[in-house]
Amino acid sequence: MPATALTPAVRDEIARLGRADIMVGIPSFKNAATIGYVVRAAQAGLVQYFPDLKPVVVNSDAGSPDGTQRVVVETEPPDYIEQILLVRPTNRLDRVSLTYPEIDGTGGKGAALRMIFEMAAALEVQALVVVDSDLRSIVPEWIELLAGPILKGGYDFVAPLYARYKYDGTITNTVTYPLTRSLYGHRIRQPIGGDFGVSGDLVRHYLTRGDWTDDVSKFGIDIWMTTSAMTGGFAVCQARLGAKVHDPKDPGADLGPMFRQVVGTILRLSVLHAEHWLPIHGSHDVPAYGFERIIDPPPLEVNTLRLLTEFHQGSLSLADRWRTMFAPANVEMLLVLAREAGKLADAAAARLGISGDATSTKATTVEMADALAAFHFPDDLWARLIYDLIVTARDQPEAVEAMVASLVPVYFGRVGSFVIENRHLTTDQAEERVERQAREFELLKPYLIERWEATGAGRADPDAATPAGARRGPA
Ligand SMILES: Nc1nc2c(ncn2[C@@H]2O[C@H](COP(=O)(O)OP(=O)(O)OP(=O)(O)O)[C@@H](O)[C@H]2O)c(=O)[nH]1
Ligand SMILES: [Mg+2]
Repeated sequence: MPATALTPAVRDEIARLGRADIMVGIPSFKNAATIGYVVRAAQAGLVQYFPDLKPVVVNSDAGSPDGTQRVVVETEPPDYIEQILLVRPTNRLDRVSLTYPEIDGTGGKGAALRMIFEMAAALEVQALVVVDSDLRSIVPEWIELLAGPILKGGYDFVAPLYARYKYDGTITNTVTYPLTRSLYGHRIRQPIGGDFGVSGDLVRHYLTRGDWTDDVSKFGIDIWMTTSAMTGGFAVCQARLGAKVHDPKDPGADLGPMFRQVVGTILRLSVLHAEHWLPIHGSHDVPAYGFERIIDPPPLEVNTLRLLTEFHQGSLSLADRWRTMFAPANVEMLLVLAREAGKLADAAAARLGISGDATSTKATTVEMADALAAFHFPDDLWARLIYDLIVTARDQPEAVEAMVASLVPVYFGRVGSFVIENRHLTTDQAEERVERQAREFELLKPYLIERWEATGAGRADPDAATPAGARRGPA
């Protein structure tokens, strides 16, 4: 990791706290409306499930202008939790809210978590739990579910397992889950879920890694945490948390920057860890802890008309760039699909009486998807495109950022197809489609290996102490 620049305020807090056994870390940026509840749930979980440990809750905020930090400082203190839960913990719970320093001039969720890692290491905690600050479905038990496997089960990394609505988590469903599974062999269903348990050993490993990039300081952090745990040989498991209810996002409207940061990171890490994944065939289940829960997550609307329109429009300006990223046969198929998406979107807009801007439509998800029912983006094409990008990321490391930006409209096409095909399916049935796609990634892994070995020498994982290893040119 780059040299640390902990602020004096952070150093003071570390000195004041001295040490702790268990920490809950909460990154935030403008979450005043929801973070109070998350903090209370975290406190309650620590007090109720780990009354003999020395606990601390750390909020790492971006300097939010909406009073997020004030909410953290002013929300009901641990005494309130002790009263309502009738517990008398051995140790006082400490609660701090700090503004995190940027890393090489970049701030974001990852920079927030870096400060949390530094504090966890300095305080020598045995278990760190990180949870998002926009969660509405967190309950105290999540702390036990995420920290228990570490403190009681000998695990180092606990990934969340939640029931999510069929259209939520599209970056996870289309890229991070199938790719993590096919590359590294672990079926971790939510590799970027954001709510994790991490052992003290793994926190220290994170702090020695030399592959931190600007994207890791932002939303690349989650896939970096998961991938570093797997490739570092740490014991990973999952915890059943129930439903993830948080501030949701329409994949067409809000997810562009996050997509670029997550996918840019997973591609760079794939190049870096080639020696690790080249010999892996197939995949295996990852143990899951916690009692099963049957919950219907809240539905989410998706504007498929807009997704297909953006896919088509993207193809008009990006075809030449796509030719530098993907194998020729795949680009040709992609261009045919994009033309079809454009035609179908025009016809659907006419049928639904929408003129001009598809964002202003009042049509429902199902009405739009019914009107676009003929569109289908095949699983195997998507898998090949992602595999092509891993090879291109190795051969043109400086182009990764531009590449993932140019992938966004393709991703919109792929997500549009997923929503259209699943419009009448239950969430469970849609889950089977996600599994089918993941199996396709595994089946096609030989395609990746063949291209990888045909076009150049792989690069080994650099020495963990090498600064900014991920940004070096090819060996
Ligand atoms: N400190 C800090 N935290 C951030 C920043 N951006 C996001 N976060 C936090 O990171 C967590 C996850 O961010 P969300 O925007 O909810 O993203 P997500 O839930 O992973 O993704 P979606 O599934 O797309 O909603 C939340 O707790 C945010 O407050 C940032 O710039 N700085
Ligand atoms: Mg969220």
